[in-house]
Amino acid sequence: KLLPIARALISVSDKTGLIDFASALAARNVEIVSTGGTHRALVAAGIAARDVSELTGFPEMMDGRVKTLHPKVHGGLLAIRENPEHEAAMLAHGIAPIDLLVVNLYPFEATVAKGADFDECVENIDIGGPAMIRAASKNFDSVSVVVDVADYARLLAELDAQGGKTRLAFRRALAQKAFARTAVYDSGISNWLAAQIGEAAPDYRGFGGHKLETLRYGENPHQAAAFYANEQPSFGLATAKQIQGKQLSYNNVGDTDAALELVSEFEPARTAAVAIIKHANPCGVAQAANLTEAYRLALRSDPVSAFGGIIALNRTLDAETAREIIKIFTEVIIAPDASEEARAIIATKLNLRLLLTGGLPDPRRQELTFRSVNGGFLVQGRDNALVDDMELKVVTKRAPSAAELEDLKFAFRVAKHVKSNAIVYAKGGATVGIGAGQMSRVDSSRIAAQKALEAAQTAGLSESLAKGSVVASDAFFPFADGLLAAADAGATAVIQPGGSLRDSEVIEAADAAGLAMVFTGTRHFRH
Ligand code: 93A
Repeated sequence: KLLPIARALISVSDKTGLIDFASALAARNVEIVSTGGTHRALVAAGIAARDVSELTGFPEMMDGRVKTLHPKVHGGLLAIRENPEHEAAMLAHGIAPIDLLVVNLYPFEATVAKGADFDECVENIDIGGPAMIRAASKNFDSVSVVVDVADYARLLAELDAQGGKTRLAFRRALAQKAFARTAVYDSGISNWLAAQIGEAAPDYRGFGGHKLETLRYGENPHQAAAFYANEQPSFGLATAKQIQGKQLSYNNVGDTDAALELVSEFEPARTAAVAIIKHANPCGVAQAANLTEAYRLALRSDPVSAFGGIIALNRTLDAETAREIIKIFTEVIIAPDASEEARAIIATKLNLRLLLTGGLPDPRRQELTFRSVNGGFLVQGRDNALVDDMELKVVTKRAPSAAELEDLKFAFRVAKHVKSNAIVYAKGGATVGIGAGQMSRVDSSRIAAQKALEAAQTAGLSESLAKGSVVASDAFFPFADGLLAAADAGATAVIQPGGSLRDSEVIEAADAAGLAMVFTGTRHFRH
């Protein structure tokens, strides 16, 4: 069913692209009706438009709360064309059909995000906009509805391709997108209000994402998979630009995410940082004065595992670091940016993927994370606790030295990104041994110590890299054994959340071994 567009109602808060779009409609002989601010913008640009107040016979009132909530508007949006009863009602009440609705809503999400006060957030809850969107969407048989600035061009292309008309399938697709928009908008309001009134549990209704790409397969070849972006992703992985290399696999995306999240915790103005990830766990992480040095140190931590790894950098990839990276096989590099020379060096490895994000995601941002379980899924706030914000408590007789403290914080920052049970040895701003994903903490401790020994052997050193290191544990040591294993390996200081029933026993053992220990009070389980 091809339908022409004779009349459009435009009511937009975000006026991006408005003038070009409205001019294009006017050029196609579309009559334009619009609300106050939109009308002023159109008239100022010399585009003929009628004010909606003219149509309704009512002024905008109550601070704009009531401007389009009127039968002349909603009748025009809901009336089914060529339905005798609906046409008779339109005639009897002087209602003119509206063929195209263009709305973007009061910026509720942006108002909350900028930290506005309660009343300002409430005032930015759009009522008339969603009401019109829902009316027009229900009536997709007769009406086109555009809720996204990005669809202005799409609508014009449809009109041009269909001789000034729209197809039913096109209108249905617009309606589907429009209902998704109002669903996300309303769940955002509900979540915000839940937080305001102290409802702790996140309320998640409907999935507001869109498919970025169908992946070749999931974790294994017999599993189908796709990569979705949130409705409004903060910049990072979902908005990264792939400069070169093969298509990312499901596991690549997961590992690249882990790598990016980790380096995002290192402020680029303070230090360069590099993380190398394998199977969702870091096998080497380092901070240093420059990326080349950080990469060299990260690689030293576990050069065997780093083969085929995924590398994230917190600064612009430079030529020297690129030259170091391509010396061994790497799957993916993700960085905020890359110099021209670095890009050329990476280009010599055809399959190596290079992803550029344009910046780093905010490690303190609040977001929901999801995990499916049998018959449902779990939702939680992401772990945005940072060691910089924690009150560290020295619990041993000996306090850590300044150098130890710096490494302790570094190690705890890394441990947050290691699957539990996580044990991380660090020295001089670099990991030297990582124990990940074991069912017992003492096993993770042993593996981490073993890694430190192997790394030393690979580097041709006689002494374990754990000698003179510090150690971080993602959760408390339930017994002294894990801690003592660390001391035996050569660690001199410990960072852990504390909170075990046996804390006093563990502290006593630390004192006896001459260790310095700090408690963070915050746990970083990662499953
Ligand atoms: O306050 S409202 O909920 N009441 C309404 O009747 C109404 N009609 C449209 N907000 C309403 N709108 C919204 O106004 C639209 O969704 C759009 O975001 C905005 C455009 O206003 P203006 O054209 O004055 O800039």
